[in-house]
Amino acid sequence: MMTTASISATEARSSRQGAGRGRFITLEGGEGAGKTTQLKRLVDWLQGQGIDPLVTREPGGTAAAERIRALLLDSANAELSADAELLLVFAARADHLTLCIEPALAAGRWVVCDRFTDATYAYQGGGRGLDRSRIEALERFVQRGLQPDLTLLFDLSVASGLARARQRSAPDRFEAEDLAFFERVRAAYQEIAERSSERVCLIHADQTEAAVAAAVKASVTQRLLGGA
Ligand code: Z5A
Repeated sequence: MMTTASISATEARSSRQGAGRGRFITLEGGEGAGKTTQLKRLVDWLQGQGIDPLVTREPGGTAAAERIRALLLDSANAELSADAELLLVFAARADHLTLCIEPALAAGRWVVCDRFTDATYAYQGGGRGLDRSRIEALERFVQRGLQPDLTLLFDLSVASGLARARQRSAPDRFEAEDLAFFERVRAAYQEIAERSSERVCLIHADQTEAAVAAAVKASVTQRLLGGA
């Protein structure tokens, strides 16, 4: 028989992770992997299924977090220390979660977010070489257990991704890094996919946009919509 204490613990857990709560999808990958392209296609498709998600991005998503994003991407801040970068990423995330993501999920709305904490493990952990335990500590502090329900990880060779990204715009502070940095980012993402295979779906991004979109739909259908 359930006690009052066990009932309230169950209710608290279900409001944060389960019944009535919206679904949280994140898109990840290295430079030019096609996240933003696929995010638009995914949102159109979800709307066609009768789901109208909140669409957001990191760093960013609130007025203050967008200002932090501008600071992080500005090549004029080339000397920003890796520790300061890590703290800024999590400061933006704290604001984004409190003001935007958590209220939407609690209201039963789906959230689709272009990058989230896996990017911190990949860029600040893999790319900058910061200690994993420091990222984990900030993740616990800021997220208090909240994790995406599904992460779509777009994997592409560094050379192809950079060629795509550089066709499109002038390099920002991250895009000015060398090839070895982006190889470490990619390796860190691949490690995340192996370690968290129940949450992360690795998608080969070196295919046509339509083929990648079909893989995205299959993953969302199977993992979140209970389809075959
Ligand atoms: N960052 C961090 O360090 N730590 C963190 O915790 C977080 C972020 C959250 C901003 O991210 C930066 O923040 C990011 C890491 C850091 N580093 N940088 N730079 P962002 O997501 O805003 O920026 P981005 O990674 O540079 O995204 P991107 O270059 O916009 O890439 P994308 O969204 O993956 O690609 P895309 O814009 O969809 O496509 C790029 C081009 O390829 C475009 O011309 C498309 O038309 C084309 N494309 C797309 N798909 C295909 C296919 N299938 N075939 C051929 N061409 C394609």
